[in-house]
Order: sequence, then C-alpha cells, then structure tokens
Amino acid sequence: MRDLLITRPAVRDLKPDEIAFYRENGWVKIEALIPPEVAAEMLRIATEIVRTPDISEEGRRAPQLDDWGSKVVDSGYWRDYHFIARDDRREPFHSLAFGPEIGRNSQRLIGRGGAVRFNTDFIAVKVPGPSDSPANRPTAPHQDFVNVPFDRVGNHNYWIALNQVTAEQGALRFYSGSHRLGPLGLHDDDHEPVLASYQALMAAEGVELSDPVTLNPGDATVHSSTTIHCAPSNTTDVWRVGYVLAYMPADSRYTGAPYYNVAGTGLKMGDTFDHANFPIIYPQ
Ligand SMILES: O=C(O)CCC(=O)C(=O)O
Ligand SMILES: [Fe+2]
Repeated sequence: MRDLLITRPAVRDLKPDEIAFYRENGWVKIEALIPPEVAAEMLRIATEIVRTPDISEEGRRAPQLDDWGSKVVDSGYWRDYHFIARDDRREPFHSLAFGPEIGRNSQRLIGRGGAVRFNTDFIAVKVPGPSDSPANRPTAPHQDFVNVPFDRVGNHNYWIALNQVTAEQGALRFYSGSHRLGPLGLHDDDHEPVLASYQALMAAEGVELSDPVTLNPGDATVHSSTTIHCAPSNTTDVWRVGYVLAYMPADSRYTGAPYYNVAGTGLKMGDTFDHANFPIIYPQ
C-alpha cells in the first residue's frame, strides 16, 4: 500500500487558533500548509516555466485585460505566470487549488458557512536584480479588494512559499488590523499619499505593520483582500518563489468593473460568478 501514488497533495486543516489569528489581524502564517516535498516538486516545475520572461518590456507590464495566463510576464512587482492549475491543470498544483481540503479551510476563514469559489492562481517570483527592474520592484502597500470586482468581503489569498523566503528575498509584511478599516482607495499613482493620509486613523485603530513573514518551503500566509500588505525587493541572489491561490464566497456578485479574469466570460454586473473560470470548490 505504501507504494500507491498519492495524487492529491495533503493540505492540512487550519487550527482554531490560526483561524482566530486571521479574524483578529486580517492575515495569518500557516506553517507546513503543504508538505515540503510537495513544495519542492512545485518549485521544480515552476522554476522551469518562469526561467525567462515572455513579456518584459515596459509597455506590456500589465497585459491586455484578457491576456493573462500561458505567458511569463515581468509585471513590475514580480515575474508572473497565471493559471498553472486552472488552465494547464498541472499537478500537484491542480489538486491543491481545487481540492476540498483548501476549500474547507477557506470556508472557515470566510466564517459564514457558505460555499467557496475559486478566483485565480499564479506564480509570483521576485527575480534578483535592481529594485527598479521589472520583476523585482517593491510590492507597494495595497489592499487586493480595490482591484477585484467582487461586491462583498471574504475573498482572500493564500501565498505559499515554494522555496525558502527570507526577509531579504522579499517576504510579505501585513498591516495587522487594517482589514477593519474598509477600502482605502485604488492602487494608483496617488495611492501612497492616500494611504499616508490614513496614518492617524490607523494608529487610533491599533493597526501595526508586521515583521517580514519568513517562510520555509510549504509554509504559507493567508491574507484578507481588505488587509494592506507589501513586500520589499529581493536583495539576494536567490529567487523568491511564491504560489498564490485566491478564493471568494460563492455568493459574491460581479460589480461590473473590468478584471482580467472576467474578460470574455459574458458575466454581467450583478451576476454571481457562475462560469468555468470560477468553479465552486467546496462543498462540491
Ligand atoms: O508576492 C508579492 O510580493 C505580493 C503578493 C500579493 O500582493 C498578493 O498575493 O495579494
Ligand atoms: Fe496583493
């Protein structure tokens, strides 16, 4: 029996104190979410794919709206490859992204008992180089919520370390408690001044920037889309390789805002995301 091929990667159940930490702070570190040997296999596959960018020139850093996926893009903050699970169906990414184990965890994180819907998956690599290079700029402080077209909170990202992630490699940092402030503005040229204007409110609400969250292969963080997060450039000569999975409450409705993952789906404002791009993963 020991020789049976295990096709589904083990994603462990989150502990009650991890769920409680997430609720309190808007993010949580999960040690050994997946076994290190599964992370090592994912790293091997990911490294091969992202070795060289398909798109690195300035004008294409943000691809056309419907153009994410199947291309390695130097998108500014990181080198990006979308949909290795959803479109390529590569294992073990696919079983990890669409399995009931991660779905059950997401349902508990959302905390409302409803179904969980997949949003997106991508590999995010900070490639060593100057801090203004197109795959290694600092990830500016931002909330994901203002960039997604979902009408309600609950969407969240797992950031899974495929290799060792030290502070110097561009580990994420989180503004603990910022998820309670509400949406703080679009991530645009004026974003940092906008954020700065919330400083007094943040202090009054007890919002604090976390230490860099260092991760071993297979460790992860989960952050709410309303939690401000950021990461510095990678100043080492070792890649920072993360795999990001994003989920939302299945009853979320489309606000109608442009979004790469909605382009071409025919979804209309007010629709639930009933489309093959957004399968319900739990309960199935
Ligand atoms: O990988 C990074 O530096 C940032 C990732 C991020 O912003 C996210 O997962 O929402
Ligand atoms: Fe983000």
